[in-house]
Amino acid sequence: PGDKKIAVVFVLGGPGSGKGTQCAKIVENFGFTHLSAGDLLRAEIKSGSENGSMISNMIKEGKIVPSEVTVELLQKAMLESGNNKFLIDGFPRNEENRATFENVTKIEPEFILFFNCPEEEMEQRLLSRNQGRDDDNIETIRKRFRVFVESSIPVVEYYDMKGKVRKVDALKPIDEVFEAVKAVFDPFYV
Ligand code: UP5
Ligand code: MG
Repeated sequence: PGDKKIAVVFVLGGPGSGKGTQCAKIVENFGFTHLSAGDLLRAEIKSGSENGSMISNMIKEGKIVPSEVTVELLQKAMLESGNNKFLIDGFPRNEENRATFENVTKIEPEFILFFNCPEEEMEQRLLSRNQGRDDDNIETIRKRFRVFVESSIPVVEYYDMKGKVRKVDALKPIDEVFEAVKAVFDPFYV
């Protein structure tokens, strides 16, 4: 941190919309550090922390982990990175997440990159991902979709009212989605 201004972009979109895939490409091209809240939570489970079993149970149910846990992991990762530009992927997922991040860090996001994708497509992608994720089964996927609609979409709407949402069609092939993403990140071209 120091005196350099911190830039945060929230990357949101439904389960399987392609957030992680596109973030990897943004990192290569625009010098951001990618922080997936889900990846940080899964790493916390693996590390055997005292919160591990609680986090694991919530992910299996598609539920949103309490904000203080996630915000602390994000803050720690931001400090450790040494960078000042962050893609925060899959967070904030509800109003409580958003308010806690804002109150604790005092950071206002530059914009929200939102991947718009139909549920049928996201379901197909998740069912064929085969990375052994505990939440990639049809029962949990349906729960994740429900939480996304009920809790996460309102956060996107909140930022949309502030004119901060950059919406991208995520149904296209990966490289075509990235062409649209690139246009959004032009202001950060280094
Ligand atoms: N794929 C990607 N793009 C494609 C394209 N354009 N065309 C065809 N295929 C495409 O992609 C998913 C799959 O689709 C991959 O196989 C990919 O190759 C293919 P990916 O980039 O992984 O999509 P992504 O949106 O990242 O999907 P992910 O499953 O990671 O999204 P979720 O939001 O569900 O998962 P996340 O890890 O963020 O969260 C998991 C759980 O953690 C949550 O349900 C919740 O329980 C918990 N959580 C919290 O509690 N709080 C948080 O803040 C964050 C998570
Ligand atoms: Mg992901």
